[in-house]
Amino acid sequence: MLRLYDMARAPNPRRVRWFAAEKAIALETIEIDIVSGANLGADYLAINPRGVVPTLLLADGSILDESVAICRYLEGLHPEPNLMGRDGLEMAQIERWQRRMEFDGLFNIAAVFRNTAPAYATRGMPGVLPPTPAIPELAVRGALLAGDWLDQLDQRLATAPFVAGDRFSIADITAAIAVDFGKWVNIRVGDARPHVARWLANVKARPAARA
Ligand SMILES: N[C@@H](CCC(=O)N[C@@H](CS)C(=O)NCC(=O)O)C(=O)O
Repeated sequence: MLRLYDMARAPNPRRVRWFAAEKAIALETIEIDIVSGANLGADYLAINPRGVVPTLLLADGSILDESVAICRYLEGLHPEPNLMGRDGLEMAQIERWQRRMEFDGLFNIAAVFRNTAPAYATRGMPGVLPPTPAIPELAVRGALLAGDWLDQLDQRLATAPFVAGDRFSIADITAAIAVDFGKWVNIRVGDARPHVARWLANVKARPAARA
């Protein structure tokens, strides 16, 4: 069984767990407590010198990090159900939307979290880096941009059942996890984004969403 270095509450590892669960891929999960800094300790850095999760340990002892890269590997191992596109155009469309959900949504919400949470006062960015103090202005900008992302997502979901079009894909996983992460910093869907609310209830009803 593949081993995933994980943190149950953290958004990026959750993307991989949900993706794997859609494909019924069993993963052995090892919990790494980021808040206490276990990801920055010698034991974990011997596994992944970047000090980030998720990390997938492969059978030959090598590792993969970056959530989407891990998902790409799992998609290759278990092509069905397809979550990343069947031909060049569909792959490009799904990637386009996945990246927008990641950079416009997840990244901006993470900026709010990391620049306001006391535990990260000197850890403004994930993993092994020189001390990076929190910058309160980044939280302000992140909240503004995350709100705009939610508005754009609502417009998209007014005309498409899923983020990348007519079927469920990795773009929905990233988007739903970003929306959930937003609640941590009081960025909420609210009543003004009914299409996001409807879509979120739909995708979170999938059994794999509980992974
Ligand atoms: N781009 C990476 C981001 C990974 C990342 O930021 N992971 C967070 C947890 S959600 C982390 O490892 N944080 C470590 C820290 O805060 O030091 C991915 O997609 O996997």
